[in-house]
Amino acid sequence: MTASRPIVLSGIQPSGQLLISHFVGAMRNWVAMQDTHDSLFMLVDLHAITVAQNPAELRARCYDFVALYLACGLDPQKNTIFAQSHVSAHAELGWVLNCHTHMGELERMTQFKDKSTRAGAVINVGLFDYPVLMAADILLYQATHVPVGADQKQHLELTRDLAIRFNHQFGPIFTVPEPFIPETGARIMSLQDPGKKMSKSDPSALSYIALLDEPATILKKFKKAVTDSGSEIRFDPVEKPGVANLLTLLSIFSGRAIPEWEQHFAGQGYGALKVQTAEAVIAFLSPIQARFAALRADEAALDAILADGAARARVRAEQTLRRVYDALGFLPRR
Ligand code: ATP
Ligand code: LTN
Repeated sequence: MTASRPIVLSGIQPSGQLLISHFVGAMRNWVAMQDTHDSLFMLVDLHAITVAQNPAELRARCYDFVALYLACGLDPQKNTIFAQSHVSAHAELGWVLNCHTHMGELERMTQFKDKSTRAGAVINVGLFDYPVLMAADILLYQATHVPVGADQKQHLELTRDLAIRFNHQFGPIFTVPEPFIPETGARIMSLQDPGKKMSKSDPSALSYIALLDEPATILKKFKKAVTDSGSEIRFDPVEKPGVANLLTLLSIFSGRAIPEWEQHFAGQGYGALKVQTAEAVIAFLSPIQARFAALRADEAALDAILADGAARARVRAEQTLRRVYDALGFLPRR
C-alpha cells in the first residue's frame, strides 16, 4: 500500500444476503484491484439502517459479510477492511455535506424514488439522505476510483458534484472520484423478472442467487428462471433479456466467452442453458463457501480484522475531516 497508488473505496450494505450480482457488479473488481490500488472496502452498516433491521440478524449478517469478503479473495493484509460505523468521521462529514446539498438533488435520485414508492414503504430521512453519506464515505479517503454496479452511477455523479462545489467554495480539499463500472455484468437481472435488477431486498428468494445458497437451491432457482418466448439461445438483451442474463452469468462464472456458449447451445433448448449456468455457478461458489465456513467460525478473528482496518481508516479519515472543519472556519482543537 503506497501513497502513490490510486485510491479505491467501495462497500455493500448488509441489508440482506450477499448475492452473485454483488460479486459480479462490484466485488470481483475489488479483488482484481487489490494488488494495484491502495484499497479500502467497507461493511456499510450505517446505510443498512435506512431500512428497518432486526439487531440480532444485522449483527450475524455483518459477520457473514466480512467472512464473505475474505472468502471471495479480499486479503486483509493488502486492503483496509472496516465497518463504516467504526469510523465516526463518516457521520461527521455526512453532516457537513448535508449543509451543501440541495433538496432537489436528492429528490431526483432514482434509488430513492424506487424505494420510497414501494408499497407499504415507511420513508425515513436517512433513506432520503443516503447518497450524502455515501459521498462522505468516498471523499473522506480521497478515493480516485469507486468500483460499483451500474445502479450506483447517479450516486457517484452526486458525489462528484458535491466535491466540485465544496472545492470551488473552500479550496482544493477533495479528490473528485471516477466510477469504475464493469463492461459486462454491471446490471444482473432478476431471475423472476428480467426487466428488474437482481436485488437482495426482492421479496422473492427465487429472483436471486445468494453466495451462500446450497447447490440444490441454486439448481432449483435457475430451473425456475423466467426466460423468453422462442427457443433459440442467442445473446440479445433487448429481445431476449432472460436468456441474455443467463448467458452473461454463465460466461462470467465459467470464464468462457458468450459466443462460445452460443455455439455450444446451437439446436438445444433453454433447459440446457439453465442447468449449465447453475453448474458453473455452483462450481465457482463451492470453494468460496468452504472458505466462508472456516472464516465465519472465528468471530474473534473477524473482529480483529475490523479493528485493525478501522484504526487505519480512522487516521486517514480524520485528516480530511480536520481540513474540512478548518476550511469551514471551525475553531481548532488545541
Ligand atoms: P438493496 O436491495 O438492499 O437496495 P441491492 O441488492 O440492490 O440492495 P446494493 O447494496 O445496493 O445491492 O449494491 C451493492 C453493490 O452491488 C453496488 O456496487 C451495486 O452497484 C452492486 N449491484 C447491486 N445490484 C446489482 C446487480 N443487479 N447487478 C450488478 N451489480 C449490482
Ligand atoms: N450505495 C452503495 C453502498 C455504498 C457505497 C459507498 C459504495 C455506501 N457507501 C461508498 C461505494 C462507495 C450501494 O451499493 N448501494
